Parts: sequence; C-alpha cells; structure tokens
Amino acid sequence: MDFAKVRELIDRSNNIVIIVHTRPDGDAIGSGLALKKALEKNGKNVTLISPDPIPVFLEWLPGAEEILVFSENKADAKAKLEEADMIFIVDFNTFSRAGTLLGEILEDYLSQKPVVMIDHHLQPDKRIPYIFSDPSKASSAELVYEFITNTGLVEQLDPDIATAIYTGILTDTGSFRFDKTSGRTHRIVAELIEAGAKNADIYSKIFDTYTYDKLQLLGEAIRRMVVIPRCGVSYIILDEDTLRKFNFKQGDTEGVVNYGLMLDGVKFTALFTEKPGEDKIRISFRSKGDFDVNRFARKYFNGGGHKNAAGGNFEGSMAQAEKTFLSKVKKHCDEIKNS
Ligand SMILES: [Mn+2]
Repeated sequence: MDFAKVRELIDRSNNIVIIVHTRPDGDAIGSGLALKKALEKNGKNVTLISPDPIPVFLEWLPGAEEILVFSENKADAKAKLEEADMIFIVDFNTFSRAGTLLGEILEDYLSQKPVVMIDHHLQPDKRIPYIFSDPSKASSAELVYEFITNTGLVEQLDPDIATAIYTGILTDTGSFRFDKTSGRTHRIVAELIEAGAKNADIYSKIFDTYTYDKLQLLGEAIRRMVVIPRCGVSYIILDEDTLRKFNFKQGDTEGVVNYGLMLDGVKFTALFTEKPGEDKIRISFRSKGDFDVNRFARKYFNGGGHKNAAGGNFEGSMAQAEKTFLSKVKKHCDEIKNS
C-alpha cells in the first residue's frame, strides 16, 4: 500500500465512514474503533457503521456507544455514507460481507469515492483501489496499528486506541495462541500495554462474561462431541431444540468450536448450529497445522475464511449436513491425519 497516497486522501477528506462486517467480532469492533479514534485525532468527522448490533461483551469498549448500527438506523447510515469523502472497510475482504443491502450501497460508491480496505482475509476484492491486506497477520487490528503508524496518523498511542487494538489482537489470536501470532504481534502488544491497555482487565471483560445458560450449553456441546480418531477429526452438532433448551442468545455458541481441537490427536474440528429463526445450518471449522479449512469450507460448504479457521453453511436438514461432512472427511481422512 502507498501510505503517502492514502494519507493524502485522508488529509483531503472531512467526513469519513468506516464499515465492519456483519455479526462483528472483537477484531472488527476493535479495529474500527481504533481507526476511528486515530482519524478523529486528525480533525476528521468519523462514523463507524456496524451492519449488526454490537455484541454485549464488547459494549464496554471506549467509543462503542457511538457506533451506528445499520440494521437499526438505515436512514442515518445512508446519510453518513452519502456525505462521506472516503470509506474504509475493515476486517472483511468483499462487499457482501457487510450484508446484502450495505454491500450493494458500497458497490454503488466504489466508482464515486475512494475506498480503502484494511483486512487479513484471503482473496481481497481486487477492484478496491486501496488495499492494505495481509493474510499472514492474525488480526486486522495488527494491520490497523501498522496503518495508523505508517501513515503518521498517530505518533503517540493513547489508552483508548491501545485498548481497542489490544482487544482485536487478543480475540483474533485466541489469546495469543494461534499460529499467526508473531514476534511482531508481541512487540506491538508490548507497546499497547505501555500506552495504557490494561491487559488483565480487558481479558476479564471479554472472557469472564458467560451467562449460566451459555456455560451449561458449552457443557452439553462437549458431552455431544463426536470423535473420529482414525482421521483426527471431531465435531459437535447443536440443533435447534438443544439451543432452545438452553435459551440460546446470539453469541452463546461463540468459542464452542475450539474445544474440539483440545483433544489429543485431533487436527480438524467442526461445529454445526441450527439457530432459531435461521433457514440454514451454520458450520464453523477449525484446524491445526496444514489442513486448509478455508479450502474445505469453500469447496463443500459455500463458505471460506482462513487456513485454520473458516465458516460455511448448508441448506438442508442437520442429518444431511452431517452426512455430507462425514463423506468429505472420509475423502480427506489421510490428508487430515497426516497434516
Ligand atoms: Mn479478523
């Protein structure tokens, strides 16, 4: 990315809109808030738009209350986009990840306003003129750090920016344990803590937030885990009745998929959920080592993501979804086992 060129575009802009992806996670919200604050320090009018409401575990973040939720306030969001001199899209690689309607609006503005992408997902939409994308990074928040320092938007990190970036890195690295967590990641994190990110406090605010139902649902999910030791595979099915039984709320299955990889010898795991009110079965995939779940999700389950973490969906019954999954596992059994 030509940082000088993008800095010039920022300097010429008064109104800037930042957009994150649907069902935003800690990385999306943390990245969005950090970038917003950095631009505001330079006198810009910045609106951060989230397609969906902010998850409760992120509501405490400084500035979270200023986020404009598209699904709740379409008119305001459209007006801000109309006014915008430039648009940032953060933590996603293609317009459709902002939701159908917001994606179409972005599509229209692509030829009218400068659009900048800051992201770490594979295969960024090449039509976007300014792309700062690096799939080798564990989080978009790490790229936001590089962006705001390389463009000179921020010379001295403040506690709010440090807290927002720390949240993105912490959540997308699985608390610093995933493969892509690098020496660079840790050096950035050291700076964030020195700049005022209260690491123990942030961890607790994000992770020690289970409701009783959510913790009971996790117990049920673990009890139901199916293991195929021959292939190094495990999976969990949570159907609609089970989710209802535990009074499912959005976010209650967050993190459940990771438990499948805790088993010794398991290299690939999946979580199937049939959420009340949704017509599709959602599937989350996680792997360790070389087995590429992005490819698996793209090829068989109409999805994608990263090499070790991806998502997809299935139209049909849960039994059909499981059957399809098992046949694909069988096909890739040796590949998974030896990955
Ligand atoms: Mn991310």
